[in-house]
Amino acid sequence: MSEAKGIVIRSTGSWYDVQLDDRVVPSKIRGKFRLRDEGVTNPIAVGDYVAIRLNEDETGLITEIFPRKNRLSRRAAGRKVGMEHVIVANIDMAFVMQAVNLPKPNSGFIDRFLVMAEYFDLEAGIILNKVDLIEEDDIEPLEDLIDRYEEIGYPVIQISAKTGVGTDELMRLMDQNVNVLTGPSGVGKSTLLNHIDPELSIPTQQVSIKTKKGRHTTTNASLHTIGPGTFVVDTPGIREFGIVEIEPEDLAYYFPEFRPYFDECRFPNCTHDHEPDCAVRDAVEEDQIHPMRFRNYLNILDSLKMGNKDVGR
Ligand SMILES: Nc1nc2c(ncn2[C@@H]2O[C@H](COP(=O)(O)OP(=O)(O)OP(=O)(O)O)[C@@H](O)[C@H]2O)c(=O)[nH]1
Ligand SMILES: [Mg+2]
Ligand SMILES: [Zn+2]
Repeated sequence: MSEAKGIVIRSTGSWYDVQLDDRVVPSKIRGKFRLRDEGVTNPIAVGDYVAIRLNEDETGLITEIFPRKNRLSRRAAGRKVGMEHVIVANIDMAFVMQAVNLPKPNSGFIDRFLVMAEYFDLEAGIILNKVDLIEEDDIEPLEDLIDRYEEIGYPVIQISAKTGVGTDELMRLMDQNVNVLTGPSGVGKSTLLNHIDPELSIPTQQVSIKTKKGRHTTTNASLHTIGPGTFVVDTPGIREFGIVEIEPEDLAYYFPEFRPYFDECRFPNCTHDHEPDCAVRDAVEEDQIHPMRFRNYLNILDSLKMGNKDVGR
Protein backbone atom coordinates (compact mmCIF):
# COMPACT_ATOMS: atom_id res chain seq x y z
CA MET A 1 0.00 0.00 0.00
CA SER A 2 1.45 3.37 -0.92
CA GLU A 3 1.09 6.84 0.50
CA ALA A 4 0.85 10.16 -1.30
CA LYS A 5 0.38 13.84 -0.51
CA GLY A 6 -2.11 16.08 -2.24
CA ILE A 7 -4.62 18.89 -1.96
CA VAL A 8 -8.38 18.56 -1.53
CA ILE A 9 -10.01 20.11 -4.59
CA ARG A 10 -13.64 19.11 -3.96
CA SER A 11 -15.67 17.68 -1.16
CA THR A 12 -19.20 16.32 -1.12
CA GLY A 13 -19.30 15.73 2.61
CA SER A 14 -18.56 12.02 2.38
CA TRP A 15 -16.00 11.97 -0.47
CA TYR A 16 -12.98 14.20 -0.96
CA ASP A 17 -11.28 14.56 -4.33
CA VAL A 18 -7.55 14.76 -3.69
CA GLN A 19 -5.32 16.17 -6.45
CA LEU A 20 -1.97 14.39 -6.67
CA ASP A 21 0.78 15.36 -9.11
CA ASP A 22 -0.69 13.33 -11.91
CA ARG A 23 -4.30 12.45 -11.03
CA VAL A 24 -7.30 13.00 -8.82
CA VAL A 25 -8.09 10.35 -6.21
CA PRO A 26 -11.58 10.15 -4.66
CA SER A 27 -10.93 9.61 -0.97
CA LYS A 28 -12.68 8.96 2.32
CA ILE A 29 -11.63 10.11 5.75
CA ARG A 30 -11.01 8.28 8.95
CA GLY A 31 -13.73 8.64 11.53
CA LYS A 32 -11.36 10.16 14.05
CA PHE A 33 -11.12 13.39 12.01
CA ARG A 34 -14.85 13.82 12.35
CA LEU A 35 -14.44 13.93 16.10
CA ARG A 36 -11.39 16.17 16.10
CA ASP A 37 -13.09 19.54 15.91
CA GLU A 38 -16.28 19.88 17.83
CA GLY A 39 -18.38 22.76 16.56
CA VAL A 40 -17.08 22.43 12.99
CA THR A 41 -19.31 20.85 10.34
CA ASN A 42 -16.46 19.71 8.12
CA PRO A 43 -13.12 18.52 9.48
CA ILE A 44 -11.49 18.77 6.03
CA ALA A 45 -12.17 21.52 3.51
CA VAL A 46 -11.22 22.33 -0.05
CA GLY A 47 -7.67 23.67 0.00
CA ASP A 48 -6.49 21.37 2.78
CA TYR A 49 -3.22 19.53 2.22
CA VAL A 50 -3.58 15.88 3.16
CA ALA A 51 -1.76 12.55 3.12
CA ILE A 52 -3.65 9.64 1.65
CA ARG A 53 -3.17 5.89 1.60
CA LEU A 54 -3.88 4.57 -1.89
CA ASN A 55 -6.24 1.61 -2.09
CA GLU A 56 -6.10 -1.01 -4.81
CA ASP A 57 -9.39 0.18 -6.30
CA GLU A 58 -7.92 3.65 -7.09
CA THR A 59 -9.62 5.29 -4.12
CA GLY A 60 -7.82 6.79 -1.15
CA LEU A 61 -8.04 7.02 2.62
CA ILE A 62 -7.06 10.35 4.14
CA THR A 63 -4.70 9.57 7.00
CA GLU A 64 -3.36 13.01 7.87
CA ILE A 65 -4.30 16.68 7.51
CA PHE A 66 -1.39 19.10 7.42
CA PRO A 67 -1.56 22.31 9.47
CA ARG A 68 -3.45 25.15 7.81
CA LYS A 69 -2.08 28.58 7.01
CA ASN A 70 -5.59 30.03 7.40
CA ARG A 71 -9.23 29.41 6.58
CA LEU A 72 -12.45 31.17 5.61
CA SER A 73 -15.52 29.99 7.46
CA ARG A 74 -19.09 31.00 7.92
CA ARG A 75 -21.76 30.08 10.40
CA ALA A 76 -23.59 26.99 9.25
CA ALA A 77 -27.31 27.11 8.61
CA GLY A 78 -30.07 24.53 8.63
CA ARG A 79 -29.56 21.31 10.51
CA LYS A 80 -26.12 22.32 11.73
CA VAL A 81 -26.97 25.91 12.62
CA GLY A 82 -24.51 27.54 14.95
CA MET A 83 -21.57 25.39 13.92
CA GLU A 84 -18.61 26.70 11.96
CA HIS A 85 -18.57 25.68 8.30
CA VAL A 86 -15.11 25.90 6.74
CA ILE A 87 -15.56 27.09 3.15
CA VAL A 88 -11.91 26.82 2.16
CA ALA A 89 -8.46 26.45 3.71
CA ASN A 90 -5.06 27.89 2.80
CA ILE A 91 -6.01 30.88 0.68
CA ASP A 92 -4.17 34.03 -0.37
CA MET A 93 -7.15 36.16 -1.30
CA ALA A 94 -10.89 36.03 -0.66
CA PHE A 95 -13.37 37.72 -3.00
CA VAL A 96 -17.03 38.46 -2.50
CA MET A 97 -18.97 38.77 -5.74
CA GLN A 98 -22.10 40.81 -6.27
CA ALA A 99 -23.96 41.64 -9.47
CA VAL A 100 -24.76 45.27 -10.26
CA ASN A 101 -28.14 43.96 -11.40
CA LEU A 102 -30.02 40.64 -11.45
CA PRO A 103 -29.66 40.25 -8.52
CA LYS A 104 -29.05 43.78 -7.17
CA PRO A 105 -26.03 44.25 -4.90
CA ASN A 106 -26.53 43.57 -1.21
CA SER A 107 -24.20 45.62 0.98
CA GLY A 108 -25.26 43.61 4.03
CA PHE A 109 -23.83 40.51 2.39
CA ILE A 110 -20.62 42.32 1.48
CA ASP A 111 -20.13 43.62 5.03
CA ARG A 112 -20.82 40.27 6.66
CA PHE A 113 -18.24 38.72 4.34
CA LEU A 114 -15.73 41.48 5.09
CA VAL A 115 -16.17 40.98 8.84
CA MET A 116 -15.34 37.31 8.39
CA ALA A 117 -12.36 38.13 6.15
CA GLU A 118 -11.03 40.50 8.84
CA TYR A 119 -11.74 37.96 11.58
CA PHE A 120 -9.77 35.27 9.74
CA ASP A 121 -7.12 37.84 8.77
CA LEU A 122 -7.48 37.38 5.01
CA GLU A 123 -6.75 39.71 2.13
CA ALA A 124 -10.20 40.61 0.76
CA GLY A 125 -11.60 42.10 -2.44
CA ILE A 126 -15.01 42.91 -3.91
CA ILE A 127 -16.05 41.92 -7.43
CA LEU A 128 -19.00 43.71 -9.04
CA ASN A 129 -20.13 41.56 -11.95
CA LYS A 130 -22.63 42.06 -14.79
CA VAL A 131 -21.59 45.66 -15.53
CA ASP A 132 -23.17 45.08 -18.96
CA LEU A 133 -26.55 45.17 -17.15
CA ILE A 134 -25.99 48.43 -15.30
CA GLU A 135 -28.93 50.87 -15.31
CA GLU A 136 -28.47 54.63 -15.59
CA ASP A 137 -30.00 55.37 -12.18
CA ASP A 138 -27.71 52.91 -10.43
CA ILE A 139 -24.44 54.42 -11.63
CA GLU A 140 -24.14 57.14 -9.00
CA PRO A 141 -24.98 55.05 -5.92
CA LEU A 142 -22.67 52.33 -7.20
CA GLU A 143 -19.78 54.75 -7.64
CA ASP A 144 -20.35 56.01 -4.11
CA LEU A 145 -20.26 52.42 -2.84
CA ILE A 146 -17.08 51.64 -4.76
CA ASP A 147 -15.29 54.79 -3.50
CA ARG A 148 -16.19 54.03 0.09
CA TYR A 149 -14.89 50.47 0.03
CA GLU A 150 -11.72 51.52 -1.75
CA GLU A 151 -11.12 54.25 0.86
CA ILE A 152 -11.30 51.59 3.57
CA GLY A 153 -8.71 49.60 1.63
CA TYR A 154 -10.71 46.91 -0.16
CA PRO A 155 -10.12 46.72 -3.92
CA VAL A 156 -13.33 46.79 -5.96
CA ILE A 157 -13.14 45.29 -9.45
CA GLN A 158 -15.95 45.87 -11.93
CA ILE A 159 -16.32 43.13 -14.49
CA SER A 160 -18.64 41.44 -16.89
CA ALA A 161 -18.13 37.70 -16.93
CA LYS A 162 -20.25 37.72 -20.09
CA THR A 163 -18.31 40.27 -22.18
CA GLY A 164 -14.96 39.93 -20.40
CA VAL A 165 -14.72 43.63 -19.45
CA GLY A 166 -12.46 44.08 -16.41
CA THR A 167 -11.39 40.46 -16.18
CA ASP A 168 -7.74 41.28 -17.05
CA GLU A 169 -7.48 43.52 -13.99
CA LEU A 170 -9.01 40.78 -11.86
CA MET A 171 -6.59 38.20 -13.27
CA ARG A 172 -3.69 40.42 -12.21
CA LEU A 173 -5.00 40.39 -8.63
CA MET A 174 -5.54 36.64 -8.70
CA ASP A 175 -2.21 35.79 -10.31
CA GLN A 176 -0.05 33.28 -8.39
CA ASN A 177 -2.60 33.08 -5.59
CA VAL A 178 -5.12 30.64 -4.24
CA ASN A 179 -8.32 32.69 -4.49
CA VAL A 180 -11.85 32.01 -3.33
CA LEU A 181 -15.06 33.38 -4.85
CA THR A 182 -18.06 33.68 -2.55
CA GLY A 183 -21.40 35.39 -3.02
CA PRO A 184 -25.13 34.90 -3.37
CA SER A 185 -26.50 32.49 -5.95
CA GLY A 186 -26.77 33.81 -9.50
CA VAL A 187 -24.16 36.60 -9.33
CA GLY A 188 -21.99 34.80 -11.89
CA LYS A 189 -19.19 33.10 -9.96
CA SER A 190 -19.14 30.01 -12.16
CA THR A 191 -19.69 32.05 -15.33
CA LEU A 192 -16.53 34.02 -14.50
CA LEU A 193 -14.50 30.83 -14.21
CA ASN A 194 -15.89 29.56 -17.52
CA HIS A 195 -14.93 32.87 -19.11
CA ILE A 196 -11.37 32.59 -17.79
CA ASP A 197 -11.10 28.98 -18.97
CA PRO A 198 -13.91 27.72 -21.25
CA GLU A 199 -12.64 24.16 -20.83
CA LEU A 200 -13.85 24.16 -17.22
CA SER A 201 -17.49 24.03 -18.47
CA ILE A 202 -18.96 24.54 -15.01
CA PRO A 203 -22.78 24.34 -15.05
CA THR A 204 -24.51 27.73 -14.75
CA GLN A 205 -28.19 28.70 -14.73
CA GLN A 206 -30.24 31.77 -15.43
CA VAL A 207 -31.48 33.86 -12.56
CA SER A 208 -35.21 33.36 -11.92
CA ILE A 209 -37.23 36.06 -13.69
CA LYS A 210 -39.82 36.02 -10.94
CA THR A 211 -37.64 36.24 -7.82
CA LYS A 212 -34.54 37.77 -9.51
CA LYS A 213 -32.51 35.26 -7.53
CA GLY A 214 -30.14 32.49 -8.55
CA ARG A 215 -31.08 28.83 -8.51
CA HIS A 216 -28.27 27.40 -6.36
CA THR A 217 -26.59 25.74 -9.31
CA THR A 218 -23.16 25.08 -7.78
CA THR A 219 -23.57 22.68 -4.88
CA ASN A 220 -19.99 21.95 -3.75
CA ALA A 221 -16.90 24.10 -3.43
CA SER A 222 -14.26 23.17 -6.02
CA LEU A 223 -10.73 24.31 -6.60
CA HIS A 224 -9.91 25.06 -10.24
CA THR A 225 -6.50 25.72 -11.77
CA ILE A 226 -6.71 28.77 -14.04
CA GLY A 227 -3.01 29.19 -14.79
CA PRO A 228 0.37 27.95 -13.60
CA GLY A 229 0.34 28.64 -9.83
CA THR A 230 -3.06 30.36 -9.95
CA PHE A 231 -6.15 28.77 -8.43
CA VAL A 232 -9.75 29.79 -7.85
CA VAL A 233 -12.23 28.07 -5.56
CA ASP A 234 -15.81 28.34 -6.83
CA THR A 235 -18.39 28.01 -4.04
CA PRO A 236 -22.15 27.44 -3.82
CA GLY A 237 -24.19 30.63 -3.56
CA ILE A 238 -25.48 31.45 -0.09
CA ARG A 239 -28.40 33.63 0.97
CA GLU A 240 -26.50 35.35 3.73
CA PHE A 241 -22.90 35.15 4.93
CA GLY A 242 -23.36 33.84 8.48
CA ILE A 243 -21.02 35.27 11.10
CA VAL A 244 -19.32 32.80 13.44
CA GLU A 245 -19.53 33.51 17.17
CA ILE A 246 -18.00 36.92 17.85
CA GLU A 247 -18.59 38.76 21.12
CA PRO A 248 -20.85 41.75 20.33
CA GLU A 249 -18.32 44.16 21.88
CA ASP A 250 -15.59 42.85 19.55
CA LEU A 251 -17.55 43.33 16.32
CA ALA A 252 -16.53 46.94 15.66
CA TYR A 253 -12.90 45.91 15.51
CA TYR A 254 -13.63 44.07 12.26
CA PHE A 255 -14.76 47.35 10.65
CA PRO A 256 -11.26 48.78 10.10
CA GLU A 257 -12.42 52.36 9.46
CA PHE A 258 -14.11 52.45 12.90
CA ARG A 259 -10.87 51.72 14.76
CA PRO A 260 -9.40 55.26 14.88
CA TYR A 261 -12.41 56.40 16.96
CA PHE A 262 -12.52 53.72 19.66
CA ASP A 263 -10.27 55.60 22.10
CA GLU A 264 -12.55 58.62 22.05
CA CYS A 265 -15.72 56.79 23.07
CA ARG A 266 -16.62 57.50 26.70
CA PHE A 267 -16.86 53.80 27.59
CA PRO A 268 -14.00 51.46 26.76
CA ASN A 269 -16.46 48.63 26.03
CA CYS A 270 -18.71 50.86 23.91
CA THR A 271 -20.70 48.94 21.29
CA HIS A 272 -21.42 52.25 19.48
CA ASP A 273 -25.10 51.47 19.62
CA HIS A 274 -26.88 53.18 22.53
CA GLU A 275 -24.00 54.45 24.70
CA PRO A 276 -23.64 58.22 25.29
CA ASP A 277 -20.61 60.13 23.95
CA CYS A 278 -19.78 57.63 21.23
CA ALA A 279 -17.07 58.80 18.83
CA VAL A 280 -18.00 56.20 16.20
CA ARG A 281 -21.57 57.51 16.01
CA ASP A 282 -20.22 61.08 15.84
CA ALA A 283 -18.02 60.01 12.93
CA VAL A 284 -21.09 58.61 11.15
CA GLU A 285 -22.91 61.90 11.66
CA GLU A 286 -19.95 63.80 10.24
CA ASP A 287 -19.85 61.38 7.28
CA GLN A 288 -16.37 60.12 8.16
CA ILE A 289 -17.90 56.64 8.38
CA HIS A 290 -20.40 55.65 5.70
CA PRO A 291 -23.94 55.43 7.14
CA MET A 292 -24.55 52.23 5.19
CA ARG A 293 -21.54 50.53 6.82
CA PHE A 294 -22.78 51.70 10.21
CA ARG A 295 -26.30 50.42 9.49
CA ASN A 296 -24.90 47.05 8.49
CA TYR A 297 -22.75 47.07 11.63
CA LEU A 298 -25.86 47.63 13.77
CA ASN A 299 -27.72 44.83 11.96
CA ILE A 300 -24.90 42.38 12.57
CA LEU A 301 -24.60 43.56 16.18
CA ASP A 302 -28.31 42.89 16.69
CA SER A 303 -28.07 39.43 15.22
CA LEU A 304 -25.05 38.61 17.42
CA LYS A 305 -26.92 39.82 20.49
CA MET A 306 -29.93 37.73 19.57
CA GLY A 307 -27.81 34.62 19.35
CA ASN A 308 -27.18 34.99 15.63
CA LYS A 309 -30.19 32.98 14.47
CA ASP A 310 -31.31 34.76 11.34
CA VAL A 311 -28.79 33.70 8.75
CA GLY A 312 -28.35 30.82 6.41
CA ARG A 313 -28.60 29.49 2.96
N1 LIG B 1 -25.62 39.79 -18.46
C1 LIG B 1 -24.77 39.07 -17.72
N2 LIG B 1 -25.13 37.87 -17.24
C2 LIG B 1 -24.23 37.18 -16.51
C3 LIG B 1 -22.94 37.68 -16.23
N3 LIG B 1 -22.30 36.77 -15.48
C4 LIG B 1 -23.16 35.75 -15.28
N4 LIG B 1 -24.33 35.99 -15.90
C5 LIG B 1 -25.51 35.11 -15.93
O1 LIG B 1 -26.00 34.96 -14.60
C6 LIG B 1 -26.59 33.66 -14.43
C7 LIG B 1 -26.05 33.01 -13.18
O2 LIG B 1 -24.68 32.72 -13.36
P1 LIG B 1 -23.90 31.59 -12.54
O3 LIG B 1 -22.50 31.63 -13.00
O4 LIG B 1 -24.64 30.30 -12.62
O5 LIG B 1 -24.01 32.16 -11.04
P2 LIG B 1 -23.33 31.57 -9.72
O6 LIG B 1 -22.88 32.75 -8.94
O7 LIG B 1 -22.30 30.56 -10.06
O8 LIG B 1 -24.59 30.89 -8.98
P3 LIG B 1 -24.61 29.62 -7.95
O9 LIG B 1 -23.81 28.52 -8.54
O10 LIG B 1 -26.07 29.29 -7.86
O11 LIG B 1 -24.06 30.14 -6.67
C8 LIG B 1 -26.28 32.91 -15.72
O12 LIG B 1 -27.43 32.94 -16.54
C9 LIG B 1 -25.16 33.71 -16.36
O13 LIG B 1 -25.16 33.61 -17.78
C10 LIG B 1 -22.58 38.96 -16.77
O14 LIG B 1 -21.47 39.48 -16.59
N5 LIG B 1 -23.54 39.61 -17.50
MG1 LIG C 1 -22.09 28.56 -9.59
ZN1 LIG D 1 -18.67 54.14 20.70
